[in-house]
Amino acid sequence: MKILITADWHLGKKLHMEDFGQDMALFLDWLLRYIGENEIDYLLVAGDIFDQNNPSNEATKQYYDFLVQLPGKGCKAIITAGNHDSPSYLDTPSSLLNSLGTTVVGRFPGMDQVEKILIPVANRSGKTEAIVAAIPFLQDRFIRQVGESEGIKEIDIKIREGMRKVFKGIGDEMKKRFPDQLHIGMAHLHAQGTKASEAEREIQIGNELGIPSDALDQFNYLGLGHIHTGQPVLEGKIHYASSPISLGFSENVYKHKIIQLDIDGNSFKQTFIPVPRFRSLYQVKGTMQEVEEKLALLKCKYDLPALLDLSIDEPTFDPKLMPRIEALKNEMSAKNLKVVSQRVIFRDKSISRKLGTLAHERVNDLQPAAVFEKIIEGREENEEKSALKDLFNTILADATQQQP
Ligand SMILES: [Mn+2]
Repeated sequence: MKILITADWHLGKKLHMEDFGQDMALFLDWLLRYIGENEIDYLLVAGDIFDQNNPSNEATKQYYDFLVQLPGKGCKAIITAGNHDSPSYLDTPSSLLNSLGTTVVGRFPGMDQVEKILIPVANRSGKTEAIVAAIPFLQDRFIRQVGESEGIKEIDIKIREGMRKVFKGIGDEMKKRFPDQLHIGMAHLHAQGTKASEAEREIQIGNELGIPSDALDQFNYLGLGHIHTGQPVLEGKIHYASSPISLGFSENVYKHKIIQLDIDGNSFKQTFIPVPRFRSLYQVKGTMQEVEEKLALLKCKYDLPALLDLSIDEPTFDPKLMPRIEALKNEMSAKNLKVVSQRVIFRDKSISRKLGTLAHERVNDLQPAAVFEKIIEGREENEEKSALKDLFNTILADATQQQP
């Protein structure tokens, strides 16, 4: 029996107003072809199906149009909600989707009904070959009881212990009910020690904690969603599936893939299937001249236009720069390279401040202390100002120390 594991589709995702709908259409076409040609029996999608909990009609249509084609390929699907998904939005059509052979677990039913998420998966001749624990993103209330006046450290400990308990409970129930079967888990969470891309830090990791791998080690194999770059948590046993396409500029160099498990009796083989690339995302930085030189060498390598993020850094103000950038953008679009984001920094602050919007900086490019400095920069230099600065630095030191 063959199972594919993928995650983090983020249907409906936009990058600077640029829609990834075409990218996902190309991916889903490729996936369907792969499923058909390789006789895949089950497709597991481990959360963040949609980018938003109230997805657009287009994104929803793309989802159903894909699912309706699976039975024709002899494939069934198991879908769980991620932190971006609305559990009830996914669950609402579940009886309709069931008739197509698709099982959806949007909402976690709670530990007293954990058997509901244990799904026997059968091969084409009807023999059950494995049990899938379909674990959606777990809301706080399933993990811990919220106490009053808890510090960050206490909450951290409670979340880790809560997750350990939930995973152990699910694992134990599986072993009790299906002692002789292969156990496969799918979940959407942040495991300890994983590296997140810049786009992920911005859109989805938040302040969540990493869950230690030994707490998750309850199955023969666990496929994870949430971190977009596929990486092992426990080699050969717990692995992130990765998003199928680059969703942010920092993910451009990453080779996206899906996980295939070939199951034979009680053993299985894990293979990574590379997903073809449909678009490039480029970040180009430097002085205007450097940026122009770099752009001259860039080519659009795929059918979809490459998306560009320009960051121009000039020592002094140059009034001719803006028309030059506009001309450059037109030139680029003729080469199928589309500038979707640009910022210009003039190092000579006295001029750039007067220019206001022309010379803007992004908060992301600044250190916290520099941002605070800006907030209080109009104030008179006095005792109060230096006390404020000291206080801020104390809080900052405290906050950075507390990070996992
Ligand atoms: Mn996520």
